[in-house]
Amino acid sequence: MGAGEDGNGGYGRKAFKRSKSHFADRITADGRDGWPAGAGRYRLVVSRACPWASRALVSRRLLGLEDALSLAIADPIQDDRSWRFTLDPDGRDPVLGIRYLGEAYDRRESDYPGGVSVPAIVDVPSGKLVTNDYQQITLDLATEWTALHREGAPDLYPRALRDEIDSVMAEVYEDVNNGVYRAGFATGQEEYEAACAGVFRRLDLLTRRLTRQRYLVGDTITEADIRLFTTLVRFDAVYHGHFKCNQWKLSENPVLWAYVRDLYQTPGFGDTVDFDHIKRHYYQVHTGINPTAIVPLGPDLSGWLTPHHREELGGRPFGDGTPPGPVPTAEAVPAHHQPTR
Ligand SMILES: N[C@@H](CCC(=O)N[C@@H](CS)C(=O)NCC(=O)O)C(=O)O
Repeated sequence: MGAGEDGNGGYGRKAFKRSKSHFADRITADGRDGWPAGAGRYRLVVSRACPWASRALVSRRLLGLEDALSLAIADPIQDDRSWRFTLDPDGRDPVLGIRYLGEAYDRRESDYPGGVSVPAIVDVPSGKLVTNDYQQITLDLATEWTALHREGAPDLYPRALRDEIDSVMAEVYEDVNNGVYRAGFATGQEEYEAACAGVFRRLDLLTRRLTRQRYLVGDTITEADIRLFTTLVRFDAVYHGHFKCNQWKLSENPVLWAYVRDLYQTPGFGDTVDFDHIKRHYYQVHTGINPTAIVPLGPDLSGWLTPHHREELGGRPFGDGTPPGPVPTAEAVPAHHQPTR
């Protein structure tokens, strides 16, 4: 089989159940797990196709961690050894010197029976995987890497709002972030219908909330917005068709479409998004649900840059902080993988 072990990118054919991240060490300011936050020590490995990894891409940009935490971008198409660095010269990550992300997993734990997933953070000196805990990585970038944040970095997980942020994120995770996967990989009609209905029920509730306020919690961008964004930005391109979440398109919902465009046009969000990687990954890797591996031509991306008028709701995107600077040249998403200006 080409990409992924099961034609579903490692997601299996049984009722869809997301595995818990196995490597859950934390990189913290005090280094209590043995991994102190430090500039230049770690490498973030992502696929720009992956919504879970894309959270870390956005956080890293918003917080200005590009110099402190370097970036490896995997080919959007895995092979039977999973994520690989075929976009780099000689097919090797230039810093870690490896061809497959799995080599960093092996250095950490030999004979690890689970899958290789992104996002992953690798310790550069030892070449060992530190964490693939996608739920914790961004929270730690926001709260444990503060000494390395840029000047003017926003507070993405403000202490006073954490309960509300956590509860919104839990609902969004269950019904939206993971709900689209449960719909897409369902193997029975009932399972699909329940997941799909749950996606749209939650999106309707979020629509109500976002009619009144610019961001999900408080009046600034928080971790909750990052997590909703990474699913919404993929919605019409892959979840609507490939995952059959097709009650309506995001671009048919004026509130959510404006909300996601607002974020997309905010520095640090849209500049991390590669629609070519997203579409090719989903449609070519999950051959269990798309056996021809044909990648559709649409949707038309030109609407992403149109005015959203969300500033009329008020809100202070970066709170007392400022927007991030330009994308480092080496990390720019190719222009033809984005909407044209
Ligand atoms: N670590 C988590 C979440 C991250 C995740 O699912 N990442 C996907 C890409 S979107 C991945 O790398 N899956 C393994 C694969 O496709 O082989 C998991 O294993 O479920």
